[in-house]
Amino acid sequence: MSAQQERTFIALKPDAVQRNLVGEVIRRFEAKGFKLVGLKLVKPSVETAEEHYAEHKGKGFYKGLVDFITSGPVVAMVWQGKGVVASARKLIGATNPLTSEPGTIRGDLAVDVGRNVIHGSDSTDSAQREISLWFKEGEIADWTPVSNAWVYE
Ligand code: DGT
Ligand code: DGI
Repeated sequence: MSAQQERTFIALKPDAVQRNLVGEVIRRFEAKGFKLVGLKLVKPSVETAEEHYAEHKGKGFYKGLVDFITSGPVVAMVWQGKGVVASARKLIGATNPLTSEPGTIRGDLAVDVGRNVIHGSDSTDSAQREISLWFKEGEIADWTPVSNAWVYE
């Protein structure tokens, strides 16, 4: 796999959809130079949400988190590009939006940790796990942007 083939899973949570922030967040990923290869609006099942957040099972906020993520539509996406997993985490900012830096998505657009707008995979391993949890094979479309030569040397 070449560096440019790295992929990450990004989800715009129900608060992002309700607050009309879908376009704003997608704009930031497009403007950065990453390539959108998967996109759908879904109301996640409890099973999907519980599996997605399995690492938090047993924590006090787990039920609230699953209830929230299943409460409305989520925009599930796969973004591709060099270093996209770590770079997306930087674009997103720290988990608690009150400590996320200005300029990040959470730093600019959110206040509360339980309404922090967006999820992004925290490693290439969790990206693979999450992409296969949320997407079927035929739902991901690779393509060659005409801008490639102006994004990559
Ligand atoms: P993500 O991208 O949604 O997996 O979130 P992370 O990785 O930035 O944050 P993580 O895994 O520590 O927390 C998982 C989710 O749990 C987070 O998106 C929001 C929620 N959460 C975390 N800490 C708190 C908290 O203190 N209060 C509330 N209400 N929710 C929290
Ligand atoms: O990857 P992140 O979303 O930045 O952080 P994470 O995977 O540690 O947590 C996933 C989500 O869970 C996070 O976006 C918000 C929520 N969360 C994390 N820690 C807490 C929390 N929610 C509450 N209520 N309390 C927490 O301590």
